[in-house]
Amino acid sequence: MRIGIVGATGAVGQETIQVLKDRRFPVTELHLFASERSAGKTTETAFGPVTIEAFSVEATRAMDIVFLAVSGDFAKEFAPAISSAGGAIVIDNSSAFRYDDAVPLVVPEINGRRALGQTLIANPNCTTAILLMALAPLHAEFGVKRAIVSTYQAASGAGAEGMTELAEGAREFLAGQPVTASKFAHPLAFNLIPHIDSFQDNGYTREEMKVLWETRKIMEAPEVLLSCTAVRVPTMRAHAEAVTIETLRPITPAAARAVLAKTPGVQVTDDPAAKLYPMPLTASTKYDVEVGRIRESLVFGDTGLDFFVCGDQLLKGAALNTVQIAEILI
Ligand code: 2RA
Repeated sequence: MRIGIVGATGAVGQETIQVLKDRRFPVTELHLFASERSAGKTTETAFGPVTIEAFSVEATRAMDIVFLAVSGDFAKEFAPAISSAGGAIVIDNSSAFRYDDAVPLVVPEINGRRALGQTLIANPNCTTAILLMALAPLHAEFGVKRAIVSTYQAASGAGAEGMTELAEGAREFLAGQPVTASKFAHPLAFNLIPHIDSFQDNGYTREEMKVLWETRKIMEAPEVLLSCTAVRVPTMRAHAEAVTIETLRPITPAAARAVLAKTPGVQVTDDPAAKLYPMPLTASTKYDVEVGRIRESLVFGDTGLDFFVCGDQLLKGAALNTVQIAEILI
């Protein structure tokens, strides 16, 4: 397959190259597209040295599959032209088409069949993809009526620059210097910031609303009620989420563990006595999403559950999920 990656120099673009290699995706040609500024530079990749090309619709249309790891505005402008008749299949990591009824929003383990026969497919927000790895199988078995989610989101959600800002901020803080902030609304090192993406009229941020909108679309469950508080935390590349659910049918921790244990892409990490639970450090660079701290809800009793999820934001939250979508298509 001729593969194009647009936004190849960013954190998600770089991770996509590595995932294609690690999963032995049948790449015959790898074309990396970026801005004019990066074009002409040669970069070392898992497939050997590749010279970066300036983006053009014509060049990307000549690919079999194009991964877009760029902004929503860019995707909105160019994805339809790249994927129209005779062009390439586009897998878009931005939010540009996620809420478009004509474009499937896909987590392969949950609704992979939706990608079949499509030429433009949207990849969910990282927070949603990681959450749904646990929520969707529980919904299928027990029926999720309501969910309350609190997130602990890593710096990688703001790209490579976000990760650099956290590392530099930590050094500045420990050196007793003022911590600078540009990618984040405030210094992130040794801090928590309950503000990801823009605030909406209802007081929630767009990041928080995305989790509701995308959960309903992917699970095909418009009736599910969900509220989210999204918080940026000073971890590097794995998002964590504390989740409380109320279910339609009775649920026990043992029954939930049994369902999750047979869910592809999930690793039940749940032995508190052995200090085993999901954590960003253990979930980082791992394909599977860790789920643990599974316990009966003190609020909802036998129709409720509390649990903790942790997944690599750059992998299941982005690059891995997009490559898995491509795998369905071939
Ligand atoms: C974040 N969810 O963590 C966003 C990235 N897609 O900032």
